[in-house]
Amino acid sequence: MERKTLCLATRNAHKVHEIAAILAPYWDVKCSADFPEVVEEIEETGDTFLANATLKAVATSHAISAYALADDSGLEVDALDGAPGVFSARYGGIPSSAEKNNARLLEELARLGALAPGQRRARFRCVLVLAKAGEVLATFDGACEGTLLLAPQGANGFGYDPLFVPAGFKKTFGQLSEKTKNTLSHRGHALRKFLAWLKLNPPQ
Ligand code: ITT
Repeated sequence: MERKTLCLATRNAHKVHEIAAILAPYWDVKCSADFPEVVEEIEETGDTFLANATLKAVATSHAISAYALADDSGLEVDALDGAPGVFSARYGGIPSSAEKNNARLLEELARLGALAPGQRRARFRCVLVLAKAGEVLATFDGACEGTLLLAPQGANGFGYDPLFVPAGFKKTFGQLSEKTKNTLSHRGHALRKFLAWLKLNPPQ
């Protein structure tokens, strides 16, 4: 198959890195920063991952001739009724940082007295939207169940990875290798659905 250009509709370099590791054999992977015609900041006004991924994919694909793939993702914590959810990127306030987000998450869990692993259950979710010329072609989702630690461990990955231990493992995504994370993660699951779909729907 001839490799077509796919623009990842994201400004998050960590997402680009993880997604490119899976898609590079099949696509010429680029990102929003490679296309000056893509507006700097696409406002994420939706209240679901699907709504926000759609906003990013549609706006980006309007601006360029290549396919656009957006990832909207985040962490849902059961004890916090699903927070931070779609607010994951800015949970600790703006300007946002992973340190501030992780600190707020630990504070909220401490406030609830959620010390036992059973009270610290969480999952990452990812929704991918593929669009071309402003039209949504397909959507894919993935989730990864796990538990949150009481303090960060490890420096791999990004965001909440140092706090998140995937189910069946003893190490956080911050301690596991990128390859292992990609086999287990919400993003990896959604990307493999995308690859399966591509076999039936090769890009024109
Ligand atoms: P773009 O909108 O430009 O793609 P973003 O980082 O703002 O970048 P989102 O709005 O989808 O993206 O927010 C995702 C946030 O959820 C991200 O910033 C992290 O805080 C968290 N998150 C998502 N996937 C994660 C992962 O694999 N590991 C750790 N944290 C993750």
